[in-house]
Amino acid sequence: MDEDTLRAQLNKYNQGHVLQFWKELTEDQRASLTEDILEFSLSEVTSYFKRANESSENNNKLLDDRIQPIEDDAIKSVTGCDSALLKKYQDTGLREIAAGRVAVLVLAGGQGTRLGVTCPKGMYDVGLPSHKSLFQLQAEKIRRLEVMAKEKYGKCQGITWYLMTSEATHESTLDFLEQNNYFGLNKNNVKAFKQGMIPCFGFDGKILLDEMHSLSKAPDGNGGLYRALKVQGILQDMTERGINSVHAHSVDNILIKVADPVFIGYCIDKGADCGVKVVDKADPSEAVGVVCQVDGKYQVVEYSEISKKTSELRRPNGKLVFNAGNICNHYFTLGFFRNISDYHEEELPLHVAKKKIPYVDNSGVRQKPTSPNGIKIEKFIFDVLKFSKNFVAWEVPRESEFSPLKNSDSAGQDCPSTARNDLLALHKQWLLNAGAKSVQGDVEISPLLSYAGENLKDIPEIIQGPKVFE
Ligand code: UD2
Repeated sequence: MDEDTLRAQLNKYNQGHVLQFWKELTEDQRASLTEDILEFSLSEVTSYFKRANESSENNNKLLDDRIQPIEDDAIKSVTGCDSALLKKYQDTGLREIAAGRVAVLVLAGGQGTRLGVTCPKGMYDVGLPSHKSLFQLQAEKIRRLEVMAKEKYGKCQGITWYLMTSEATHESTLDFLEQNNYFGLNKNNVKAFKQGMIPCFGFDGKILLDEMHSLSKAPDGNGGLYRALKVQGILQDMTERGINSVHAHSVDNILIKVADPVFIGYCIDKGADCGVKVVDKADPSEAVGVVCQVDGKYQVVEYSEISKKTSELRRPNGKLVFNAGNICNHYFTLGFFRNISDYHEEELPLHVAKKKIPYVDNSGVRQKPTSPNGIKIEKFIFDVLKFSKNFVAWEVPRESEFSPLKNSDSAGQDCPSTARNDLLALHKQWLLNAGAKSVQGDVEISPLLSYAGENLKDIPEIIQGPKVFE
């Protein structure tokens, strides 16, 4: 596209300023800026700015009068099920895995800003005795499940592992997988795809320049998944592989039960098209969203959107009324994905985060602001719950399923130390359940040996760490 046409396009959407340094750019830089601009539909992204501001105003309206907890028949808890029922669900999940109808989708496009690392979070080593990264732990859980499915059903077609990356994480994630030989998984069953980006805006609605020849942009949020699934050909790939159930989860929960056959079996048994795992939100001030209904539709409501009074409401048994804490752990059928990507993706709400965004000022100097100067716009994975025809929730014990890695150790919570300690505490409990009398020091169990505490035979009575059971 020539300069005049580009300029006319930009002026139409009040974005002509992005060409203000055009005369100073080299030919290559001009080409690269043009490519940057053409990557987006200007009409769409500028309408995002308008919509995002509208939805953030609406979000400020308190939801207290409109929210209800999850209906009793749509939620079950692990602790409320007897072992025969859990086994039935697990067998169903393993049957689906054996038939090749299960995929895992790890959301690995986040920038890990709070953790303060430059590498993708999945590559992070929290300091376990084995020094395995989060990606390795996840891949090995997949391998163990494939063995379990084969033992039960005689053969296993395998689980497909999709990794949603972003411009920030794609190349390094691919290199890491390649260097580590896909952690022993079949390479054909591992597929990384990139989510989209959205330009960052100043508060006045103007797209910020990151450099004189490039726009400032950020990943479009984990709800960018629905567009990426379609445009990157992943829905097609899933269809060709015969996948029916997808377990989508955040990359950073060290206790994640990847492709949990019990959760998958439960969702299938209930005929659900969309399911969510939750943990009991014990403390009303805990900063997690709650899964609930708003005007009769399922939704995740962030803690900032309900009043203190409502968040503190309790049931007669002492539990919080709004206790279903969201942990970014979802079940979807392929049919549900198709429906969202084909018909609802453009309706997803846009969430605004006010951020300190480095930018080039009018005199061409790159500034690093010390207070928020603009917004990033994101879509959220959970904003599709309301489109479900049959939604279910599954409550799981926090100590065995949820310990996210969000912050650096200085925060003291949701950090490398807590992730490491929570995993080791869980493994110690598995060993005690399997017959050990004393477990001292750091003792870790390889996911290749045990997925959830099973298969721990001939365990010594006295175990002294550091040690890894392989
Ligand atoms: C997420 C949930 C929150 C709660 C919490 C529990 C969302 C929107 N929020 O909040 O309700 O469950 O987790 O730990 O799910 N990601 C991408 N691309 C992006 C942005 C994020 O792939 O553009 C991934 C990210 O790599 C991570 C996951 O999505 O694996 C969650 O993202 P986050 O850590 O930014 O979300 P958080 O902790 O604010």
